[in-house]
Amino acid sequence: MKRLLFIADLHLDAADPLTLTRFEQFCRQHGRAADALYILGDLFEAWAGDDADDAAATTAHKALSDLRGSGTAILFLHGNRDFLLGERFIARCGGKLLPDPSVIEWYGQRLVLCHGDSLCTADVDYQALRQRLRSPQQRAALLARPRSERETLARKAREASRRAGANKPRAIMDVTPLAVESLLLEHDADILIHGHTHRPADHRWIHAGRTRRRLVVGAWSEQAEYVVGESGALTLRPFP
Ligand SMILES: [Mn+2]
Repeated sequence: MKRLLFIADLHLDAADPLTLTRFEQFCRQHGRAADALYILGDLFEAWAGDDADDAAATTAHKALSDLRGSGTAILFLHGNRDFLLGERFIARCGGKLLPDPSVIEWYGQRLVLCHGDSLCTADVDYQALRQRLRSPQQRAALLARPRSERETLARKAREASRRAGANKPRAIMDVTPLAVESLLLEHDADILIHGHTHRPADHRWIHAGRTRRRLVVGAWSEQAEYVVGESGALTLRPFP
């Protein structure tokens, strides 16, 4: 795996054909030249189950399976919007689901990958909700409901999260430095790549004599910035 791409927070939505087109362009222009595409969560604005067949699902399926056909590996992490994304859809795209967080070794460096929501530990309400929703029992119970009910629940969850977010101070919606340090320490790594916060940046700092780095990819509804890894160097780049 030499050339790597990292994206997140595309929030693909049937109601937003422009982003669907940009994603197809991205796969063609950049995806094919890469050995692996890492999708760090929230590929979809919402995901109510692998029986989805709207324009977002079909566009992503087509773009990703074409990409896989050209030889690029496709790795998924769940986001908070699409944590119900299942093995069935991922396998149809020729991809593979990775746990959040995951560590990859690349040019002698250990890279920690995660969506980023688990690092927003100052948002106590959200963390409690996350824990409740992500249990295997809750997941199975949700997926057992009829599709129309799941879609209604997904819409309500989005509205509730938008309302909750509007009343929270900006700092609470960001990752906490302590959570970042603990994660890097736990995995004996110096580099973290994540999304979720929609605050694309390349942060560097020194901790215990080691240079740390946190690359944040951007949301496609705002400034779409992705990370490319080539020849051992990681760079944050805008798209288009
Ligand atoms: Mn997110």
